Amino acid sequence: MPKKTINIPNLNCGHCVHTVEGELKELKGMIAAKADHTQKTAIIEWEEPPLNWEDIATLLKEIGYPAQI
Ligand SMILES: [Cu+2]
Repeated sequence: MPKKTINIPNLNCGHCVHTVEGELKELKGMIAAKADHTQKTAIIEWEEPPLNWEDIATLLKEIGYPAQI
């Protein structure tokens, strides 16, 4: 399965991690989303077809966690 680490600078605590993981896991095709507020990253794993990165960036921005994808 494809895997990618994305940088999310606004991840500050466990609550942020919970929020971001929950939103990412809702996305179609997403298999796993593991966020880490000490690293300020989220590792995501998905199945084909490819994820729409623009949609993911928009989603994260809307909930207050703009990402560098
Ligand atoms: Cu937080």
